[in-house]
Amino acid sequence: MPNSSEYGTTKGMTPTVIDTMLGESIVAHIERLASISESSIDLTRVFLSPEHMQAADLIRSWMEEAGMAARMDAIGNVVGRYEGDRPNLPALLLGSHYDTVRNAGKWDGPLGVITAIACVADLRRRGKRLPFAIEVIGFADEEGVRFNSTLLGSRAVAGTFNEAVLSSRDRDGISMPEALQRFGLDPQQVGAAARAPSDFLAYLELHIEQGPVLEAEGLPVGVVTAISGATRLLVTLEGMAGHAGTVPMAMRRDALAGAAECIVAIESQCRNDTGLFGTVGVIRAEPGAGNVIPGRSTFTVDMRSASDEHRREAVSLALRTIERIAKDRGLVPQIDVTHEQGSAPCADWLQAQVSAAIARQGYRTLSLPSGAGHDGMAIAGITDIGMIFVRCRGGVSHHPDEHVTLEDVTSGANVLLDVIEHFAPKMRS
Ligand code: HGY
Ligand code: MN
Ligand code: MN
Repeated sequence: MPNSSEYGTTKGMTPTVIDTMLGESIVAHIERLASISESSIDLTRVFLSPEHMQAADLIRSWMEEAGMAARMDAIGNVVGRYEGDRPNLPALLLGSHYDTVRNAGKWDGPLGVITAIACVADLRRRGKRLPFAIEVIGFADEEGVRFNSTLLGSRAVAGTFNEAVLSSRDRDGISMPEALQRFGLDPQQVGAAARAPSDFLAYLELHIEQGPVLEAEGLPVGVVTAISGATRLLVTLEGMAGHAGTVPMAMRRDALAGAAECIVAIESQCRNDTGLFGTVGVIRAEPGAGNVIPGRSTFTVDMRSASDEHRREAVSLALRTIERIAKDRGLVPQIDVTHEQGSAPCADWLQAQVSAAIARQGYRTLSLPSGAGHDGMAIAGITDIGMIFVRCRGGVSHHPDEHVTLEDVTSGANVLLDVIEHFAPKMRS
């Protein structure tokens, strides 16, 4: 990352056009980070992979160039700290995640990490110290792609890391403790990543909207009201493998056909239930030969709603549906809840400060919920959270066509910097 002098905005001057210096630098770093992938044909960077380490080293170097002390914590997050106008002050926490889904876009996560670093670099370039510290965390595993359990990095920071996930294995059968050791981390020490609530004044994340609302409203930025909760399941159906040409249809216990019936039933349940989102993103059949009746199938279920009660009721219905279909087909179901996270409201006082910054930057303020999950859901366990959404083209995300214009990157950065420079900690009652 160019040194902070190359970042700079024309802050303090009166830019007549949108000042894209900050934005241009952020875009350059987005492109650089996006070049770190496990695949040469798409962007995929998962938890505890060699690409994770490469990305962590790069982010850490950017943090140091921006004047922060930077380190990797016990779960693989990258943590940078920019001191306030005196040492050891509580911090305004900024950040987002730097892991990706498979065949990802380059903005989901990294935009928040890099914009936060750019804002600190701009403060440092101007020699500005605030009456609070700033910390930036690049979270190591928000997507949960490798172990189908999400928010691992932010939950470790919040002290809510669920040790049960240590028993999960990736698609190659590697356990999380083994992956942590290969990465150079001690599975027994994950708890050391936990931070005290008193360390932070608030958490503020800038993230792409991953939806179409800002674009439809003609706005570059928005204020997030709440983050929808989610439940993830891993379902395994045990049937009976057999010869595709000899076992009569009526005698089969076909685990893949059973999974298919479950998947269509879950999709139908969600299509007919407003505000409920249900997705089966991964399915596997074994033994995986075209002339063998699948004896085992495994599939994931991701269910979300803005209302926790609605989501829990919907998940219960889905579980009953899976069990009914399995029974009818002579299949044995094994259903594991691999992730459960309640909806997280953004604090009113932070929403107000984000709205004020958006207005100061000259935009109409729009408040909207997030259907996508974010690290703030975990961090809400130790401090109040706020989010700034940035428009993305067509609302497309979790797809290589994900895109943010230079102008919108710049708008997002200027709003984040404005919030930081006007930030007033909540008066403790
Ligand atoms: O799945 C999500 O909502 C987020 O992008 N991890
Ligand atoms: Mn995502
Ligand atoms: Mn994200």
